[in-house]
Amino acid sequence: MAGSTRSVVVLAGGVGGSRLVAGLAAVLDPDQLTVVVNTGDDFEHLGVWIQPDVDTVLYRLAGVQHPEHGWGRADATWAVMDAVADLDGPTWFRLGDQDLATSLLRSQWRHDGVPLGEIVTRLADRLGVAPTVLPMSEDVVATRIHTVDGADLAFQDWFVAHRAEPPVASLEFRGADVATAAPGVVEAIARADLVLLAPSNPFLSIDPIRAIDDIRDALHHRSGPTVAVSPIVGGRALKGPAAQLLADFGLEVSAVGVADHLGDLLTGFVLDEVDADRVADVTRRGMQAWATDTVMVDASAQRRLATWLLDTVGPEPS
Ligand code: FO1
Repeated sequence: MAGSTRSVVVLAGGVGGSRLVAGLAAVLDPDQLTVVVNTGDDFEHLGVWIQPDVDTVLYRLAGVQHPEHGWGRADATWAVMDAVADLDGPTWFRLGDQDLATSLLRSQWRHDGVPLGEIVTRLADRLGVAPTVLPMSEDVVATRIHTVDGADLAFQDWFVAHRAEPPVASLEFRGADVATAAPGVVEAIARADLVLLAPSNPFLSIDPIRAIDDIRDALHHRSGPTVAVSPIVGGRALKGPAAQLLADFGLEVSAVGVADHLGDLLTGFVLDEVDADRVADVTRRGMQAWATDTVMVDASAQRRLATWLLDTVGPEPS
C-alpha cells in the first residue's frame, strides 16, 4: 500500500459498492478506513425500519452477505416470510429470518431514541466489523422516484415491486434539504488522504449522499484526491439500473456519462480496461483518468482493485 495513504473514506451504496469496501477492508488497517453509506433506500416495512445499503455493507464486511443476492444474509431462512404469506401479508420485499433480526433490533433501538450512528456502530461491533461504518445522516432522507408517467414512488416500491422498470423523470431526496451529516462524516472526509466513490449507482447511491449540504461542502473543500470507480463497464451496469437512469436523464450511457454526472466532485475517475479508449475523453473533462480491471468477481479481485487504487490514485508520497 502506498506509504502516504493513511486514511481512506469510501462513499458507498448497494451491492457493487460493498465489494470495493470489502477489498479496501482487506488491505487497510481498520482505523484507516471509514465507509459513508447511503441511507436513501431506507424505509419502514412490516413495522420495522430497514436500511438496505447499511446492512449490505455490514454483512459484506462481516462476510455473511447472501452470495447470489448481494443483500440479506448467506444463512437466510424464510420461515417468517412464509408465515407472513400464510396470513396474506406482503411478501414483495423478501426479509430473511436472520436479516429481520437486524431490523428488529434497529427498530427497538430507534424507538428507544438511540441515534442512528450509534445503532450502526452497535450492529457493526456485534457483527465483528472493524472499519468505521457511518450512515450519511441521522436524519431521514428518502429517495423518491418521479416516473415519466407521473407516479411518485418510494424507492423500494420502484426498485423491487416495480423491478426498476418505470422510466424515471426525476429523483427527489426527500429531507436532504434539512438533513445534516451524521457525526464523524465531515471530519473523516476533511482529513482523508483519499476519498473514493465506490462503483455504486451515481444517482441512487452517491447523489443522496452529496445532496446533504455539509457533506457536499466537505467534498468540495477537501484538498486531497477524490476518485470514483465507474459502475458502468462497456456501456452496461454490472448490476442495477444505472445504465437505464443515464438514458432516462439524457446522459451518455457509458463510463464517460458517469464522469460527467459526478465531475464537479472528482479529481480522478477510474474506468474499466474495456473502456480504456475513453480515458482521454475523461481527462478532457479536467480530471485524471485511468483504466484498469474493475470487475470484482471474487475476494482476490476486490483486494487487487483496492491495492491498485491505493498505489495509483492516492496522494503523491509526501
Ligand atoms: N432487492 C430485491 O430486488 N428484492 C428483494 O426482495 C429485496 C429484499 C431486501 C431485503 C433486505 C435488504 O437489506 C435489501 C433487500 N433488497 C431486495 C435490496 C434492496 O432493494 C436495496 O435497496 C438494493 O440493494 C439497492 O441498494
